[in-house]
Amino acid sequence: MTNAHARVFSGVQPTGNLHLGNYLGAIKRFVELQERFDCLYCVVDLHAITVWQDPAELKRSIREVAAAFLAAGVDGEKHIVFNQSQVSAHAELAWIFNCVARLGWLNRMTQFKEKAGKDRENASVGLYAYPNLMAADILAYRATHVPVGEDQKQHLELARDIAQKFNNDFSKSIAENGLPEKFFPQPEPLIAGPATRVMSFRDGTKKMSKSDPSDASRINLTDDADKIAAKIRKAKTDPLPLPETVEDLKTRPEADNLVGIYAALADTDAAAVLAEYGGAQFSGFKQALVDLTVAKLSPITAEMSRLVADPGHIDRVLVSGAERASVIASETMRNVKDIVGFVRGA
Ligand code: AQP
Repeated sequence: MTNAHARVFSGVQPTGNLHLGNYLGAIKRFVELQERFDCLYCVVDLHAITVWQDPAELKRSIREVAAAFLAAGVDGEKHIVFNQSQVSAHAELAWIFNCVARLGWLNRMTQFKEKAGKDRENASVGLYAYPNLMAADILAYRATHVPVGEDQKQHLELARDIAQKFNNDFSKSIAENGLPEKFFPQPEPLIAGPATRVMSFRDGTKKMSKSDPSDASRINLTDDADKIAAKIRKAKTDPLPLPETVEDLKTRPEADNLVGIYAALADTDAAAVLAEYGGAQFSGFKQALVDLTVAKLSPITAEMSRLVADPGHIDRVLVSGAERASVIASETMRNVKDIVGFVRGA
């Protein structure tokens, strides 16, 4: 049963190489949340272009992310699946939030620092303002809950700060327009379970990422069983057997990562995995992980390729999703424009 006042919004960037981290940290959770919430799942193409995207490749990636949502079990009829660029409220509200958020807040965002790297002068303005657009994505629907991986927690905190500052700055106007005092809700992060941060197979201290130049660092959602097996077998580990306790995983990042992935795929926790494999050599555990990963991902990858081969179907889902999303977001924008003091005209 869904809770009428609770709405979930989340997004994935169409930047190629969808991977196991995106699946376990986001898409798998999207499916689970459909039972309890009204959900909007967005292919965030406006975010993608904060770094250069080849237009033909971007089109392919947008459909691939939508296909991954559907193949994993997201219901595009009961819930809303769409791409961000097709609902103009995202960009409009982001501009208003550019004028609410403070430079000091954005200067603290660690993802900008990581992504811009040393060549900060050359980063796009969009990459810097990215968290304001993310706040707009969520608040355009007045979403109350946002499933995200650990890496996005700081951006969600910024969205909460923006919501609060907007409500405070415009409290008089909100009341004069007959709107609720807390016009924008405080969106809550939904970060739960193992593997909220899946790490690279080449370096257990770096997150698994689409943009990592090493393909061996991640399992792509398009990898076949042989590739999955080869990547898991080659995944970096230390020379010791698997630890016996969860406490001992803390100093063993690679073991921690593989045990976390196993636990997330098996819908259990690290303690249960160690109860079975604690003290075992990595070779045996890796084989069990290969079998589990292939069993869980193969049906999804097969369905993804079937869907990608029929772009007409994906496009219909996206068009219908954008229409339904626009109805919700345009009501928010009408209220926001009144609150800010823009004149509607006759
Ligand atoms: N390694 C990860 N472990 C768990 N969750 C992850 N997510 C991403 N990487 C991991 C979650 O996936 C969702 C979509 O992410 P995104 O594509 O919008 O952006 P991202 O976090 O920047 O993803 P990548 O893969 O790291 O892409 P690049 O390399 O382009 O920066 C989010 O909920 C995210 O938490």
